[in-house]
Amino acid sequence: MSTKLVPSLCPYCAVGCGMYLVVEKDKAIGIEYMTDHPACEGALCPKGNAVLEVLNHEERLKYPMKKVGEEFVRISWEEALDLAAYGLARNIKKHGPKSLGFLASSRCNNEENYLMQKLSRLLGSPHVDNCARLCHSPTVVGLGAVLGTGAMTNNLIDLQNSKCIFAIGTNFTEAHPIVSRWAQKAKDNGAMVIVADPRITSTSWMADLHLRINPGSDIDLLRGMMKVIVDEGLADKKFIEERTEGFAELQANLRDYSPEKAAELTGVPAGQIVQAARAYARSCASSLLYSMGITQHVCGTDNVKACATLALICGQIGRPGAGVWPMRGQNNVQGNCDMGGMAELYPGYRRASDPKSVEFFKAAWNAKDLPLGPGLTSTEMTDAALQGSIKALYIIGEDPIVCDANINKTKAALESLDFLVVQEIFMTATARMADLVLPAAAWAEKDGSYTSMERRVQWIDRAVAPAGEAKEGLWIINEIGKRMGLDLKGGSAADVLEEINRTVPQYGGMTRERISKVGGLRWPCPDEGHPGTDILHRERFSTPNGKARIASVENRPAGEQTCSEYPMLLSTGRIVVHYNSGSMTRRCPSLLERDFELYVDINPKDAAELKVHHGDMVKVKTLRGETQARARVTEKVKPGMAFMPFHWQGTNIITSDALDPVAKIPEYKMAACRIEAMA
Ligand SMILES: Nc1nc2c(c(=O)[nH]1)N[C@H]1C(S)=C(S)[C@@H](COP(=O)(O)OP(=O)(O)OC[C@H]3O[C@@H](n4cnc5c(=O)[nH]c(N)nc54)[C@H](O)[C@@H]3O)O[C@H]1N2
Ligand SMILES: Nc1nc2c(c(=O)[nH]1)N[C@H]1C(S)=C(S)[C@@H](COP(=O)(O)OP(=O)(O)OC[C@H]3O[C@@H](n4cnc5c(=O)[nH]c(N)nc54)[C@H](O)[C@@H]3O)O[C@H]1N2
Ligand code: SF4
Ligand SMILES: [Mo]
Repeated sequence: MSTKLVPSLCPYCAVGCGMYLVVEKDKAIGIEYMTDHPACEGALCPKGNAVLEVLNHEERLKYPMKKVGEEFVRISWEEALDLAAYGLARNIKKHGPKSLGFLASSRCNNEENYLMQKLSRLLGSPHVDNCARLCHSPTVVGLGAVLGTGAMTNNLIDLQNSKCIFAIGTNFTEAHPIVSRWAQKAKDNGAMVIVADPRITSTSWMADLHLRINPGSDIDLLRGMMKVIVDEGLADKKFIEERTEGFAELQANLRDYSPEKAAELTGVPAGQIVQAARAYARSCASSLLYSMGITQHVCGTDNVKACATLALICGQIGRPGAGVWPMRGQNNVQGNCDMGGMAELYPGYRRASDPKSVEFFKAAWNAKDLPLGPGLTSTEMTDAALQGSIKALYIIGEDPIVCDANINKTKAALESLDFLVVQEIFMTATARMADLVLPAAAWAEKDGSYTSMERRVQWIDRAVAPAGEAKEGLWIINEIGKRMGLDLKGGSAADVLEEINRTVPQYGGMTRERISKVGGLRWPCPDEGHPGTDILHRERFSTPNGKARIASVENRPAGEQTCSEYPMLLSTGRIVVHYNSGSMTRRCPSLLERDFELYVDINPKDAAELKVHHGDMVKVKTLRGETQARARVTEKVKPGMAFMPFHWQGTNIITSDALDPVAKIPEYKMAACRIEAMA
């Protein structure tokens, strides 16, 4: 039997690195580097290098299971699909279609996500959402409001053309490691790197200037920089006049502000604010990168708007090396949002609240009726389940029982459901709560396209046989639809892509053949003759009048303040070797050996006061509960701050579920906590 090389993609983050799988007898036995891939040039981070440990893992779900009492019992696919359809249908009958909620998976391909939102909406439920809610929903709405399109303006490799990289609230060296290559190239070519992060991170090590900002004060910092830029005549007047609106309001907003005031609010010395402002405004090509340090706050949407506004007033957008880089999370979170897997958006960013969107899809899907949105967001579905208005949930490839903020509440919400079906590749904490568990084919076991954070749409063919009886998500959704009297037209991923070509304008020219070549194509790509788009907003913004809308925002306090009982500030985030819920990476021996348990970083000063030594187990308590973690005593966090990765279930027992009022994202980055030594 011969071996073959099959092109594939890394299934983790939105960098979208390509690789080859070495396939023998329908099984992957190795990987090879794809040196001509336009995002990674062959490089992979530790997770990408360990993908086979997941794909071939013995704990992969291999057959459908239903819960009987406390146990799971193996059943046939026929029974499983009937049960899924019956569980949803009986709730429609009893409580109406709006008693159903759907979570589409940003780890799954565009075709699966397109079909999932189609199922939800054709059944009459507007409540379909995805993990972008917990992640970059402020980008979709905030960047969308300012620039017209809530997506990365340039491509990743273009970072090397930047002369000043301003990275605010992103730790890309751990979360998007391959991006460090392009940032480092820029630095080697003389670029200045500015990092705004409360913690010392491997990204801040790379910085020429580290603005060690107080958590939650980004708007104060950005306004301070803008004030310097406006007062020192560094704003790009021509750009502002020709391509934006709202500058007069911004001037008024900044009138009584000063770098000194910003210094007081952010903890960053005024001199550093001035230095950062001058460097960013003066360089011939500045890039602004941001991620969860910006979005995961109650002011996440306004944070995003302030970032985009800084770029606009300096004219640092629409050119090589100049633009706004929202560092998206999951391998297909960009695609899931493009496909309408969001409560407020039909496919192609048509507003769910606009009757025209409903009319368009009624015609496209030959449907009598479709829900006028917006539906409930995933964070709102939790409350709705607790209040009894959401009765059944169909979850594909998400693990909210580890990843939601305040998971005790999510747990209570899932327990209160009449019916929960979870489609997964592993038995996760969420799957364990389900009435029905459906085993899904993983990325290498199915056809379909994925859209990376740089709007790069890449198709991969099935490379290997699915684990056990696992099935492609598309087939599962289509079969459930059939049993509920719907023809979703999901016969194959290629069929669904053709429908996407017709209904999602940005994907109009993205045929399977075109996006199958290494690196695929980048949207917008409206027709088959179109080469795809490298840089957005070169001449006009995608707003109705073509002008960007400068935002004037002010900071708001965090959802929760420290107090005598909870005197420390808890922040959470990522480490390089683990990924989100850890359901995949905690099963990889090569990753687990590098980090194997939940820990909390605390400053030596606090540790001394608490009588905690490096390596001790401690309790971390918030208003929501308590968890245990191993203390790491380190200068990486300032006194008064603690940091925990969330790749173990303990963390989100205690995080705050205060929401941004617009994007409804929880404030994962700020909670008031108390740390106690354990006897
Ligand atoms: N290894 C790994 N890679 C991943 C993931 C993973 O779990 N593991 N997950 C993927 C996903 S889904 C996503 S969304 C991305 C996220 O990628 P990132 O957003 O880069 O990751 P985080 O660690 O959540 O947060 C980034 C930084 O924000 C800082 N920060 C916290 N609060 C503030 C603040 O108030 N202001 C500022 N300026 N900074 C602040 C934190 O200290 C942290 O260093 O990563 C993706 N890639
Ligand atoms: N404290 C704290 N919590 C956070 C964050 C934080 O910074 N701090 N960040 C938040 C962010 S940005 C995000 S995006 C969320 C992520 O939250 P989730 O999306 O829940 O996290 P993942 O672990 O990526 O879960 C994806 C699941 O999909 C499964 N899967 C993988 N491939 C497939 C497939 O092909 N088919 C199917 N059916 N399943 C598949 C995996 O096994 C995994 O269990 O977490 C959020 N939670
Ligand atoms: S950077 Fe992201 S896409 Fe690339 S190998 Fe690492 S996890 Fe995979
Ligand atoms: Mo994310």
